[in-house]
Amino acid sequence: MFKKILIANRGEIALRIIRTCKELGVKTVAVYSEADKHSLHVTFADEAVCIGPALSKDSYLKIPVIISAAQITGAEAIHPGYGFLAENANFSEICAESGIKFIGPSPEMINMMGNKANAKETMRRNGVPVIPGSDGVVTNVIDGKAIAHEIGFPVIIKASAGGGGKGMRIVQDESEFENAFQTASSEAVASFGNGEVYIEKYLENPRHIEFQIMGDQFGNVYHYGERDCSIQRRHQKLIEESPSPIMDAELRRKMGEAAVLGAKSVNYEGAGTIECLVDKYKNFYFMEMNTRIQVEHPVTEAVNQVDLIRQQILVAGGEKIETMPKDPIGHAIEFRINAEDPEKGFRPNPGKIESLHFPGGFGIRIDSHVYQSYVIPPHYDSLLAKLIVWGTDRKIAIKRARRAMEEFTVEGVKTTIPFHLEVLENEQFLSGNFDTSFLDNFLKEKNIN
Ligand code: MV4
Repeated sequence: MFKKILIANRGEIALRIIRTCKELGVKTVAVYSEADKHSLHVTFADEAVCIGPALSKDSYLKIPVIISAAQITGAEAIHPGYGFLAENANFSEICAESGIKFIGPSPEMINMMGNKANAKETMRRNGVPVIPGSDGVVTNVIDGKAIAHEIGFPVIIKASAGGGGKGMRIVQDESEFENAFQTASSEAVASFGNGEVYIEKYLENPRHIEFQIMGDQFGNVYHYGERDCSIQRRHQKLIEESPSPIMDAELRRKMGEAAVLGAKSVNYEGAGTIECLVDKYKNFYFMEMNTRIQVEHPVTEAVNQVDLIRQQILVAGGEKIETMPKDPIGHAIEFRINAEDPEKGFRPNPGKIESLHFPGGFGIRIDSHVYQSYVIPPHYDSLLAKLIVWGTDRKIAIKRARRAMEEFTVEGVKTTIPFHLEVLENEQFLSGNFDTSFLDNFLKEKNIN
């Protein structure tokens, strides 16, 4: 096993990784920007190296500086967390060239999955159900229109280098097609430097359900069940849960088998997520694969009693997956506590935390890097804490969530806590019968958007 790991990240995920390293007896190196001098990941790591000024591009994204920090401290591996360099093929490659184990996928895997049209084609060829649409990228409007007519309107045009909503256009009929095709493509050029797009049938109000998978060097791939991430605002997830309220044993077996098939067909190693859309008839379709640990991984950990970061590190060190998946136990829900003002369109609200109290007790987990008197820097995402509740069933988890959310105190900055308290009283949320349109409708009714 590795003796020392560098964590190329900040915030709650850096702390999350440090905690598992300590339990594994692995020494840790934190890296931090000048704005994060007083962050807890710096305090709790065995060593810490300042890698530059506040702006991400001058610190957490500076590949040569991070590689030097690993070399100077003698770290044998780098864990990238999520965001920043986690899905940067160049970084993965430079780690390999420098003799440092990147705890994440190979550059080839990142490139394949990062190209959404390719990833989808690969999955389709290997027998994973995909949304009807173009076979790979579409290079001109005429071909695009023909495909749209074949699959039937409405269709959606997506940027191949995209994901997370950018460069996406819904097209209701032929008259809108040409304009949508051009704008999606130019938006993709502007955002990703790559204008390639692909086309698929537009599914009305699907659920977003993703499967957690893990592969090792011996060709084993397992899945740890699903997460329902349908509650999003502008492609930012706010609440995630496992199991999905619509899941049954039969659908889990089918979707799980498809997820494992997809991952095995590309010889996937490490932690990954297969994102699917599920329609109201419970038809499911592969959409994208994420080649990283995700923010919402704790709900999977709660119902599987597995430390996913530990599995990730063991597998990267050449060991077999240690914790076998099983049927989920109980129900877990994660609430993202962001320093944002829900009354003002979730505008970021950085500043000093004047007063702080975390909830506790049975079935509660908090992953957070903040503390009382901490000053939230304005340069990064606004995630302050993740509240993960577990209960023997969904109803009990929800009651526990209300109790914990009421205990949760943050003064000095606006947070998403009041918003979560309202969702926890919403009938549709309580029924479990919601889809990706839930939050837009919820906010429209409240007249905030
Ligand atoms: C779709 C879709 C409906 N049909 N694709 C949004 C983010 C991007 N990764 C894919 N997205 C969608 N793709 C087809 N063919 C609806 C969405 C979508 C969505 C997906 C998951 C979670 C929230 C969403 C909100 C709006 C649209």
